[in-house]
Amino acid sequence: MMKRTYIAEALKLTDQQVLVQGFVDNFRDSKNMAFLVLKDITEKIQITVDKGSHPELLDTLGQLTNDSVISVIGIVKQNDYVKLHGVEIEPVSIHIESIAAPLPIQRKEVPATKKKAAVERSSIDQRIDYRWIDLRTDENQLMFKVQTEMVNCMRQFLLHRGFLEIHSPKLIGAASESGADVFKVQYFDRDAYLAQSPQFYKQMAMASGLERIFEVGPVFRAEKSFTNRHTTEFTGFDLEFSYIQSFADVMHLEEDLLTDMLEKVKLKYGDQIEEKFGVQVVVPSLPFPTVDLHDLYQELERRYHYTVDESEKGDMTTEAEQLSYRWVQEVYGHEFLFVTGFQADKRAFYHMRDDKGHSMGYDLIWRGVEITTGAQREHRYDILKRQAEEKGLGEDVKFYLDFFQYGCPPHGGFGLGIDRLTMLLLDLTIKDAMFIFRGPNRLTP
Ligand code: AMO
Repeated sequence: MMKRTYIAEALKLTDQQVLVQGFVDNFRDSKNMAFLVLKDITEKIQITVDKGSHPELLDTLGQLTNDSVISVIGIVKQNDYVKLHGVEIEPVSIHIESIAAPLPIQRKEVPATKKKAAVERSSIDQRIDYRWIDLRTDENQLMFKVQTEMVNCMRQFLLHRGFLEIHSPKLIGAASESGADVFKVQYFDRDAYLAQSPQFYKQMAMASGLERIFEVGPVFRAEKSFTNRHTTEFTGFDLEFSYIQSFADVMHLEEDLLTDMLEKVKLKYGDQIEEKFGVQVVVPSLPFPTVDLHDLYQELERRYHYTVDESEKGDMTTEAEQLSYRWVQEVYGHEFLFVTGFQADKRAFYHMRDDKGHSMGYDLIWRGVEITTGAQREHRYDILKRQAEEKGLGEDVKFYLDFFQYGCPPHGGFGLGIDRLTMLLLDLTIKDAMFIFRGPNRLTP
């Protein structure tokens, strides 16, 4: 058996015989000729069959359908009349690996022609029902290449700075963040919970003396939200590091990390992202603009007449988040905005607090959507215990409070939502940006 060649490679192997394998991306059959476009994860190539000289292939061609999987052995030919790369394969053999039934979804809108009416694209929910078919498009495959690059760049960035990668448990005996929005699961004869964040374990790693850690893993939130940016299970990119002097250290690390990542993503995929998604990858300038929440509300009111009740001003509303994008673009010509000065009682109990009653932490907003929460943590046992009690958290967090009884360095960190990052980079909704979306009404496929 011949070895398989990726199509991207085959395109360069003029006059050589190759074995290529993939999905039938397009199939045009006419009286004397048949034209197939074969697609694998790397590229597409045209297979041209002169039916007169290949009577032995007619039977196979008669069975072929779009999206079937085939193996083709043939000779690679340069041919200027071929639109796709000016290259075609003259087949020696075509073997059908798997026949595709008529597709149950329409992945893309087909515009009307003189002879045929337009065909509408299936809704995202219909497409998720058959997500594996939907994921075969060029756009979706590019999305995963981009996401892989994104996560890999961030991982490399941290590895170069001495961070260790940890893998913390997702089945836990107590709720990890606020106690609300947590999924309870049956764990033999008792209850367990799905981790709402690796928060407690990131901090345990600090108490373990690991100093600098990160984790990329699933995060569960039992939120009945139906927005374009909420899901019940997402991938978190979390990090934590010790001996910080303030949460500004955490912000600096994050802006450097994101800038480095966007630089690399732009270099590798910027053109393709623009072509397939119509969005420009913008490498941000450093430092990212920072605003105090109180000042931001004043600015939004002054400039856009946006007002909220005094009682809501300790936290960021969704509208303020969206409007802040307009503001940061107008004032700084920037897509990112750090917001600080959140009211402590609106934030997690483990944030360190200043003497003005503010959390020593921040949110990072990109293109009007929150992508990160970060903070310096309270590492002093007595204060932390009191803050937990104020939030009504007692026995549940006892195991966590213990991490701080036997020596723990000052530390801070952040949690970044990978799905939101992908979604914002490519201007999609979260349902479009995930491998398979999970929401209150969605547990399959
Ligand atoms: P937070 O709850 O803000 O912070 O979550 C961190 C980031 O995770 C993403 N995110 C979500 N993405 C999709 N769907 C959701 N329902 C959802 N909820 C959150 C966002 C968000 O900014 N432990 C802290 C982090 C820390 O302080 O280190 C935490 O979990 O991008």
